[in-house]
Amino acid sequence: MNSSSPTPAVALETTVLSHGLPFPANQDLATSIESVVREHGAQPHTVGVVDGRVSTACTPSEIQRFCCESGIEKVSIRNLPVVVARKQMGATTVAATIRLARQAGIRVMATGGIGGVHQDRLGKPTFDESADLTELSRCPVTVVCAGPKAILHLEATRERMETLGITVVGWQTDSMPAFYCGRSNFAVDVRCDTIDEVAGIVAARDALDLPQAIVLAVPLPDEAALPFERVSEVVSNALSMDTAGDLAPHEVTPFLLDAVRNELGDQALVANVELLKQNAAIAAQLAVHLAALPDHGAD
Ligand code: PSU
Ligand code: MN
Repeated sequence: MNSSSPTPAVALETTVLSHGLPFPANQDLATSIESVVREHGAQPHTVGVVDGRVSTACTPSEIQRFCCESGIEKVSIRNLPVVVARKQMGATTVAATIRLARQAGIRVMATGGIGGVHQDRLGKPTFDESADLTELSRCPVTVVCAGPKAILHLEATRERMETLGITVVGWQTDSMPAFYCGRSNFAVDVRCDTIDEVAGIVAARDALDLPQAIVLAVPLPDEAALPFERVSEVVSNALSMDTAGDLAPHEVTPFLLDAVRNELGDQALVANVELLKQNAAIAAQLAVHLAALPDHGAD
């Protein structure tokens, strides 16, 4: 590494803490995910809006607030200026986290599963497509995740990623992982077996000055993954319940994650936490590798 190399940094989100995992699992995760990043030689940067101030390096007490306070707003791009102007707390989604991280010069993010196109609700199309996808199409970072969430319409999500020019790299896999389901029926764009190969694609994207993110999709090992059919069954039952009709769009993802956890219990929680830690480890390795490349990583 030359002396002007930037410090390897990995951005982490806060929506998974405030809305994705229950207390106290969120607190344990927040601590362990930062340790995982450090153990692999990178600096964790937990991103969130704290009383209207954007933080791209939340302190332990700020992280604690995201885990414990109720009523913290889930912040994507559309409501980011609102929570800042109103000096509110805002837990950032993938969309808001990558935008803020990129503005701070951070090029790698780790999360669990990205948002995508939702399934029909009460038998009707909802046109609910996560702003994660549009932001991934205009923010040149690398998001290390376990693919799109298994609760989504995976076929439509895969198509939209292709249309938006988001490169899906499979980490040692040809099949696109689907969050706590280790594999799906959909293919990745390219399989990489080493960090060096991934870094080569990231560097080429930057040399070409392409605006899109690269998604590095890491599968859970088969023994930790949940059966896809079982998750699909829970999701379709939840989406046909009357209460599903009353959800605001931003409530759908937490509602479905809760439904899967309620039905599958510990197995779902353990799988979710495992994949988050696994992704953080790979993101840190990638950040270290990228920081050591000449002319890469610095803005
Ligand atoms: N990964 C997880 N749990 C989560 C999320 C990611 O393991 O809850 C969050 C991310 O913040 C992602 C959001 O951006 O879910 C997607 O929400 P929506 O579909 O409403 O855009
Ligand atoms: Mn949505």
